[in-house]
Amino acid sequence: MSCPAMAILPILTAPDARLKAVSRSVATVDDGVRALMDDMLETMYAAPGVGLAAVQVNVPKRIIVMDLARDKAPPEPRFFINPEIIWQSEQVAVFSEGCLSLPEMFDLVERPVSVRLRYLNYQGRPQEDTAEGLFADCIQHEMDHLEGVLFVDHLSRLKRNAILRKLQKARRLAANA
Ligand code: GNR
Ligand code: NI
Repeated sequence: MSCPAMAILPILTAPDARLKAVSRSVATVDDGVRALMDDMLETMYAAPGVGLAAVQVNVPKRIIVMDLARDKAPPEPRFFINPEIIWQSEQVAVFSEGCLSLPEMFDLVERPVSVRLRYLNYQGRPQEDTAEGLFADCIQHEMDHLEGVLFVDHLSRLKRNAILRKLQKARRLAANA
């Protein structure tokens, strides 16, 4: 994680078709995978964001990095490889979501408040965790990316199109600035 060769990678933004890819499982957690996760973490911190899926940096593999620590608290990087939801609560909650692939766009998404996960960690060892609150929201948001799904895909077509149009307009204004 303190490797000098770490790099900030470009983040794909909607409506890039590459964000719709279904990511492939990782066969072996090797140094190449760890180097990618290090770059993803640096990219996420620089953005800044609280989570990032590999497909967002154009690597369609089932890899997620996350850090939910508060601004001035010590960092708490987390790594999830080949994550699976093995249980989800019946109870749902509404979360306000954003996405680095839909910069500065936010809306409400309803999801289970709690999920149980199985995944491989940074070392490639199997782990289980129960996620609640922001952790549950974030891991479900990231796992959607592995299926090519963005948070706007949970909204009505009207709301989704409004957000995508707003994004196009913001991009056009930025390009002409
Ligand atoms: O940085 C991010 N914030 C966020 C806020 C609420 C719900 C989900 C997220 S994830 C997002 C970064 C991102 O786009 N990850 O895929
Ligand atoms: Ni996202």
